[in-house]
Amino acid sequence: MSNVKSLIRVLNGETITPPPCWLMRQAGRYLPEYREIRSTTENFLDFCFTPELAAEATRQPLRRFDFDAAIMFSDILVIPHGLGQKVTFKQGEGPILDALETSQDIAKLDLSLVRIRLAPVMQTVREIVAGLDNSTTLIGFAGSPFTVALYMIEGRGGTEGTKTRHWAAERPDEFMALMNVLCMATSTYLIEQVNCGAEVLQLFDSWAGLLPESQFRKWIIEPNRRIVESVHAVHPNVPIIGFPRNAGVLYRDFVEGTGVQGISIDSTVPLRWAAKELQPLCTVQGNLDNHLLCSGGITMEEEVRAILTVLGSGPFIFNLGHGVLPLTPVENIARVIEIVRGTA
Ligand code: 1CP
Repeated sequence: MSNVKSLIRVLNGETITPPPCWLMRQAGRYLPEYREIRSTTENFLDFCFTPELAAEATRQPLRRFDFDAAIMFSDILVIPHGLGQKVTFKQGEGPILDALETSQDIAKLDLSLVRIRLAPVMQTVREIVAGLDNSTTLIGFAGSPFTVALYMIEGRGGTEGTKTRHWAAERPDEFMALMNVLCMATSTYLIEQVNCGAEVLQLFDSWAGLLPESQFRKWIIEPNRRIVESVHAVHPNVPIIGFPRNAGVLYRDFVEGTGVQGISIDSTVPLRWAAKELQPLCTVQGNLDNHLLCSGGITMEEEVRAILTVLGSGPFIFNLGHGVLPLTPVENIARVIEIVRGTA
């Protein structure tokens, strides 16, 4: 047995059977014990910035399930907060931000605040690392610039990113200024997470699939590439997983263009296409549909087996195509893990 953790081994190109497994949003509202500790704090960001609570939320799913990774409990919107933008979350609602409207609003963002404002997240990372067993990998993360910019400009979730897409197309120099600030803040933040003990990083570009090819190259591939380069300049061996959700055939260009070690694919990506086009380039992570996980039953089980059959013969991490939904029954997750582990 190698003493290198399984998640790191597959991200270095090894094939492991059964594959390592974790789930996006494995912490959170589907767990009663999460809802319990969450109810102690009204504003979600305050919860994220309380290291004992955030570390506890990180550990909760690991007590129930045999996951190979822990993902630091935080949110992608800590970066706008770190830059001085007003960000709030009311319980049961999504995020509300004081939306950026002009180039002056971009100019007001303050990179010098990031380190101090996000210091509590670093304390969370240290706390998680201190209690981690020697087979579980700690994943740090950040949102990618386009996805974070979308929330900064729209001011809330549940949009189609209309204002953001128009700003990027009509005033690209201003939009580039925002992307530059986000690339710098995000790189600093991720480097700091690794300094504090994160072993793998994931970049969430949840809204990448909104963009046509030319814009995808400019606002998705290039910023993610710059962040990978900046992080690897300081920590050359830390594996980075990219997640340009809904990128379709552009997943391949994303992998080639950014230099990531892993690619997290959404549930619409055909398995055989991923095995043929992506797996020779890097480790593939995915891609059980989160709604199938929520429904459970034979349809879910067959899908899990199909994913393992097609992607399990190369470097692979079992995961979802997007985060666990709040209404997901806990038993369905236990069942998926049994099948992945081959104990079912
Ligand atoms: O009230 C609550 O308890 C808040 C719910 C919640 C949780 C549990 C939010 C608000 N964020 C999180 C945690 C979170 N968010 C994690 C860590 C936990 C884990 O994975 O186990 C991570 C990695 C994220 C990342 C995140 N936040 C993304 C990228 C991934 C994705 O789902 O696409 C995005 C887009 C967000 C924004 C966000 N934060 C929260 C909500 C409800 C949203 C979505 C807003 C929207 O677009 O509607």
